[in-house]
Amino acid sequence: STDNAGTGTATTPALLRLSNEILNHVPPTVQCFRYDRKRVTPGIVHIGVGNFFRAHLAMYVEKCLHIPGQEEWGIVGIGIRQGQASAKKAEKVQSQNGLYTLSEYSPNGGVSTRIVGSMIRYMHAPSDPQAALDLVASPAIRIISLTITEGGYNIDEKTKEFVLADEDVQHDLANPTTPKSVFGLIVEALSLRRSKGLPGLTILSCDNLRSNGDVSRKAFLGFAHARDPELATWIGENVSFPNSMVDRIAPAVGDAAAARVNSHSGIMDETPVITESFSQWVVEDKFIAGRPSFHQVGVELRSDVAKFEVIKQRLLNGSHSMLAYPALICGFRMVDEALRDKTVVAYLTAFMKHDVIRFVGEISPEGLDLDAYTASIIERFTNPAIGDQLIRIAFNGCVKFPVYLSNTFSTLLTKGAALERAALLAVSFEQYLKGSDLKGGRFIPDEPHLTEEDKEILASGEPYSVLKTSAFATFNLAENEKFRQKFDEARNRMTTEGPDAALAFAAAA
Ligand code: CS2
Repeated sequence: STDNAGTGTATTPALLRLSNEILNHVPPTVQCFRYDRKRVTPGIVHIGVGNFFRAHLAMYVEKCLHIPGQEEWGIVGIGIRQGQASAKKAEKVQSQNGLYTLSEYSPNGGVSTRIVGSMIRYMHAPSDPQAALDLVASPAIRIISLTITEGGYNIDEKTKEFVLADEDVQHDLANPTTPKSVFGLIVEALSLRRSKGLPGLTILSCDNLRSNGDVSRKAFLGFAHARDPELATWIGENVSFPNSMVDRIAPAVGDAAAARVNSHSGIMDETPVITESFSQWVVEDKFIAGRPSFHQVGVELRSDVAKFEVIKQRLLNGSHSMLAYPALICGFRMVDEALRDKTVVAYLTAFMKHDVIRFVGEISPEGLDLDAYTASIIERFTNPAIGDQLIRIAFNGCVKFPVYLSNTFSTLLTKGAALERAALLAVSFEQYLKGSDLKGGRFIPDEPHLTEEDKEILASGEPYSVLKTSAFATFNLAENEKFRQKFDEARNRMTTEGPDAALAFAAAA
């Protein structure tokens, strides 16, 4: 069937191949930008051009470009991964002149598709490192934005320090002009800016980290310090690192989904983006070299970002992680499919209400209605049109748990609250790592941060080994008598009564 064929975009010949050439005859179902793209110049460099960036930051910038006088805020995407796949991706993006379609689905099934033009160029740094460095070191660039994933900041979860021993970091310290890491690339470009007498700029993290601006600062200064302490001082004084809370669900888009949106839009896009109608971005207004008119396009510029971030990570991302593993083990594969099961909804609602909201009273932003927030999370997860995958959410638990769940779990322990849901999560994660559910299905667990030591611990078969891996090491669960007991109970229930019964029990606890 066409759904499984090759790129999935090679369907009917009637589709218009996306590029500058078709902008004058876009199908009426698709909106196209109304600004003059030829006049847009680079002001932002973005590293990590994935679906989330294209659904979020690039979309806010797209809206800004419609405001007169904002044409100096075009985005140049930079790919920094070595290798064929990354070079190929660059070719694809370039063949479409950086254009892509963004389809936004509301929970009631409505869809709106637009062509986004805010990324005016895309470069593959490993193919021409000097060109990438020259660009970032040019006067026009005033913001470097990042979506390099939660695990991309190279910070040791235990010591909270930048990991200098990392192979790419060592390479970049020794070879500054051919960087492999984002730290090497940006710090070399900042060094060039400094020697040219240019001003600093803003490094804007759009990743789901606790205090993402502070973490970025720590990472870039950590790298710079190892290279040249004076450069580190200059960066400390001339570069700002706003904290931000970002929120928009952007699933992976497989061949079948791409074919579906393309046939609906009438445009053949090699990399269409699918997202929900919901979008939120709360960011500190600390842009040392200026910023687009974000305040005019729905971005919330506030000083209490940390509160929004805590709530979002503990409630939304926390619920995602709490959902993904038990749901996979129960045989579900899609988020909305799992949410059609009443027990799953009861379990998630209990998690949000009893395990999180009960304890976040004072740290929640003033005026935020937490019940409405919870209801909106359930509604967003239930949205069938975006086709979000449990396996996407399950990816990289080792890095996500410390950010999304550790505070919640430690509060449950200190307050003597119910541990059944937390225990179910740990047991489900253990089963997930085996690559099979308990209904006869299989999947490929993807845990790039699971270390060799973790694998040895797991293979040893000693009791509570999963609790001792880096996924949970900072939680101190294996040392907690009460948690161990709940863990054993959940595990027994899972094997004797099955995953549905284990889930129902946790939902009711
Ligand atoms: C998800 C996030 O990957 C995950 O664990 O929880 O990608 C989530 O979809 C976004 O943070 C939504 O803003």
